[in-house]
Amino acid sequence: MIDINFEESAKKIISLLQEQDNIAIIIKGSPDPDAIASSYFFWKLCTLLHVKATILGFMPASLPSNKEFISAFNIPLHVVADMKESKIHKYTGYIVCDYQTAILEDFFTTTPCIIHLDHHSPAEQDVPARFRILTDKVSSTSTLCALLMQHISFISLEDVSSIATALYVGIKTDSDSFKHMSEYDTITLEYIKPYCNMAIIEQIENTPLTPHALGLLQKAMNNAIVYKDWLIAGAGFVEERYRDTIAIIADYLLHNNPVELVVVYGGVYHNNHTKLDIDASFRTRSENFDLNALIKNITADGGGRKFKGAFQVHIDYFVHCPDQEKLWEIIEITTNQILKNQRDSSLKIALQSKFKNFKNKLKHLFRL
Ligand SMILES: [Mn+2]
Repeated sequence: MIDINFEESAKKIISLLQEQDNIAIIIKGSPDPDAIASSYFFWKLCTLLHVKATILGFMPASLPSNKEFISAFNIPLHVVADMKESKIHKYTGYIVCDYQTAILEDFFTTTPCIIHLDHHSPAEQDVPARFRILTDKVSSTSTLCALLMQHISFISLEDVSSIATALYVGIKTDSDSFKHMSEYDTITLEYIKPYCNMAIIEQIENTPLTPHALGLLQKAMNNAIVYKDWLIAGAGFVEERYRDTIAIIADYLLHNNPVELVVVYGGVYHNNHTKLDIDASFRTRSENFDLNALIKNITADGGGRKFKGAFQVHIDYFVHCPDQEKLWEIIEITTNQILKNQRDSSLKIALQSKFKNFKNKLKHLFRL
């Protein structure tokens, strides 16, 4: 059971928003459907309450279907280069949806976090928030928004329909097409489904992959190796705006191969080729596999939850390498080796996660 009173929470959120003059809704990570939909929910809510609100993101949507999503709902996402450009001090407060922490990379800001919602377990360090729900008992932040919307009576049917449709896409994306649903996700879906505009959902889903993304998929398939029951595929260098394609390829490869775990990675240049990262996406079909532990073994710059994970390792030094082919070769053999080593020691991770599960079950039984 989630120990959250959504009716009380909705009341609290509305009164907090009413105190604001001008609020920023910040999309901290990549603008994926769950982050966009939940930010859209708050933006609509602010509009209805006559509170000025601005949705700010730090990177443009990179998948064609996400771009389609934003334009289908006319979502005013303002992309800024960094915290400085966001001029956060101009706002009376900010909201963060679908991100583990509400910390802004501007340590001098005095602008308070008003609302923070996410479906990951709480991080060790965070800023205070006037209202916060962090629970991994739901598969998406959109689920939490829908549970709140249920208790808000002043939203018109037209707005409920448009918000519900957006949240549906958020839930569908994060639950991997409804494959990983908790009981709350199921209840939520039943509630929003009658309001959803299926034509818009179809239009968003049928956005084709760009030729560029198809090219990357081809490259990843050519480079893929199978080590024991893991599939590891380097996609080569990936342009920053196509970064999300790495995750899509990982989904695709897990769907089409009888392996336990898929890792897809690529080299991604940023800031006009002055920064370089290795971006990796992990997918597993095993509910008990502790992807977070596996990824934290490799780097602190990443993490995972059930079925999904990702990391980003910075290798800016190598932007000066004059030979792209050699550089990719080094990235590929090194990353493959690191992952193979992890596979060899993954029995340990499997045992650890079994123990964790066991502990959680006990906790549940005794309500510790
Ligand atoms: Mn999410």
